[in-house]
Amino acid sequence: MANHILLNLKRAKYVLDKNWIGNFTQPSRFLYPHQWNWDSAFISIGYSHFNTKRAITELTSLFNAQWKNGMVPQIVFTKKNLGSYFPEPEIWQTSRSKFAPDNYLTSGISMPPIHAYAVLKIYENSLNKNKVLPFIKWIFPKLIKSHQYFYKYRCHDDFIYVIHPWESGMDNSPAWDNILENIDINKVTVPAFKRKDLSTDNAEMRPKDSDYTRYIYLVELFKKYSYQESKIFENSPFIVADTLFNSVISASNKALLKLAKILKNDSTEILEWDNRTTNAVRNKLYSEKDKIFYSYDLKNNSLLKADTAAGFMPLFGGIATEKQAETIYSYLNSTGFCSLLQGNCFTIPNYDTKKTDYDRKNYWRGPVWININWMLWEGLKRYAYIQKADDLARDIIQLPVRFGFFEYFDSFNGRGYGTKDFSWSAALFTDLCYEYYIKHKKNKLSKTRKILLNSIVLNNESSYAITDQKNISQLLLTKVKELKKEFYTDSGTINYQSLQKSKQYNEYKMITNSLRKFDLNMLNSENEKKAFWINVYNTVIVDSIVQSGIKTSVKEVIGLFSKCKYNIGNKLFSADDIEHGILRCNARHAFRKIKQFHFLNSKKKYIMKNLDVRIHFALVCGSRSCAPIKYYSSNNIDNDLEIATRNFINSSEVMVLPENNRLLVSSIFKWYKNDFGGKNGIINIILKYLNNEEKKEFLSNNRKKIKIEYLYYDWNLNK
Ligand code: 9WN
Repeated sequence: MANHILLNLKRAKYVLDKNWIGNFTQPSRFLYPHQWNWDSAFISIGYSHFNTKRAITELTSLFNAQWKNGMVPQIVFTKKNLGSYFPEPEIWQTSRSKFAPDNYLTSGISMPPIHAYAVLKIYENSLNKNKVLPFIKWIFPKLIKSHQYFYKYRCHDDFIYVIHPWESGMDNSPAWDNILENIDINKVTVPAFKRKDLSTDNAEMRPKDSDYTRYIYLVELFKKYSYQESKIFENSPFIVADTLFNSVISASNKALLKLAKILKNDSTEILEWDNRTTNAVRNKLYSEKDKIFYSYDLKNNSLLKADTAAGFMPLFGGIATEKQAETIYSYLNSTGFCSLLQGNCFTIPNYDTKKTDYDRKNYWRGPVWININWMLWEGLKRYAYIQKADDLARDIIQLPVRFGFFEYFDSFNGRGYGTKDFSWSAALFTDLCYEYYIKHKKNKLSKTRKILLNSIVLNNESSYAITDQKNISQLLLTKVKELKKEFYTDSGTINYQSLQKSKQYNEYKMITNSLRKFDLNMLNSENEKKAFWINVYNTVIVDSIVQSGIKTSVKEVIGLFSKCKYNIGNKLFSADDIEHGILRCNARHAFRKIKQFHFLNSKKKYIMKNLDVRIHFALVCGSRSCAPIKYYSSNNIDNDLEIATRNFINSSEVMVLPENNRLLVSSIFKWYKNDFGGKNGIINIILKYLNNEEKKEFLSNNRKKIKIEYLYYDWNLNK
């Protein structure tokens, strides 16, 4: 595991420790000094990996302040910090409701109920399940009660509705603009107030005063009706079926089902909730034309057509049908939201960057938020959009590592905005690091890590498919194409499990066996050789992974690249031989001191005459950070390598950040720095292929000033 990950995990822990005040974690020490509803859930997910006790205390504190009708409040105020936030209890006056808790000061609204989801994570991540069980038993009825509250008091046409932008968690989302603008603020008296969230340099990041007037207008209205739900529904202008909120409750319903199973409790009611929400969202909030889900104004019976990240949240809730998922994915993975091949942006901004009112700095009107990315990451995995999920995960990790644990980030230059040392950024960063590195290392690698001491010949069976040597390479490549069609997903990843059991793989093996009789002298031109060896490299890796039964990462087997070999024309070739020996013209492996082929090695005669650095964007080492796998033909090899290189350099593996004088690039550039010709060479190749003219100009004018940093390499299997 990269050292910088360990170091930054420590930093994340430091942020959480600093914000922990004994029984809960402040979202941020100065801007948000009390306990927040969904923040606590995200934060507890971070703790669940290294401090179960704290994760439990965090949620226990929140649920201790649950209202008598089941509502979990948006804010639980801490007496000793009163006076530093607005609005505080004197504005909320929640004692006007008969349901307010007796011993706690809270606000009078709620937030997206992600707690059941967090509780399940705490259970799943705990090393001693029996120890956690009493907490699960304690909180389960409270979770049920909190969902009952929504389905009983806050449900209309099977939608759970929110009554305040703060309840949605996305306070000043462009989705609320129309409703808020149309509020006649003279209907209820809004007292004069003084905001506490503004400092000298953050006004352009925070909601406007006119937004705050409306936020407080709504609070005054709730007070006027003593927080009675039916009165609020009748009289308030803000009654919204929020797509994010309904997706979150749906994800939590599914978590509740799992918790009910653990506790052997009845789950009929939960199932019914989940069906109702799922159907309502699927049928009424989806716009096939716009490729997104919208929230719905229940007062005016109209869709709130703003293309925000909330519109993709039905992936998180497991609500979208496969067809809907496919459609919204095509928008989610488009340039409006920083697509996979776009490069030079961090994914995903909270609002379509192509919209005229997209605002890269302003709160919920443009920047990248870690919690939203995290939920979408979970959702994308649920629908098997693995490459995109990894892309989001990478940015959840990269953004804090490069720019600090900020509240939100600029999608184009990564700059952190809002408050510093923000708790959920630290907590969800921690979750991702555990998911991608630590857990993987502890649970999977250590148990299964094998060391290959002796060579394994992968094509050593007696069955041959062909006798006509001339056709072997052609057939092998055709078969690769066939396998690709069948088992490689659109995003360039491979479904190894089904591949291993397939008829096609058996046929493929018969061809690889025939490679033993292949006469390498038949490869005449450099192009023929290049295409042949790239394809063989990519196939020997696939075969090594399949045959050594790797489950999670090529790192499970030490020696995979050097000991798993193909017999080709009676000579054994490992992936290292092909890459460093042949294609890189007998160079050193990135982590070794000597050249691949010893001076007496008979394979030296196959070495390429010249190194074509573009091979680095075509060789696929079976990991998520590799280029997508492709078939290369000798006729088109030049063009194909041009495309592969351009794709890679314009993907998120290369980021030019003029504002910071930084160039973030894939670790491939670090390992093969010499192949590229050092720092200058790296800049040259990027300049040659980069599409973005502005960034190109910056790069060429600032060669000396620019600092190159390397992105983390994800060694998890590209399955
Ligand atoms: C109002 C605490 C909260 C988050 C919200 C975020 C912001 C509060 C505010 O901070 O809202 O709830 O004062 O702006 O919008 O999602 O829970 O981090």
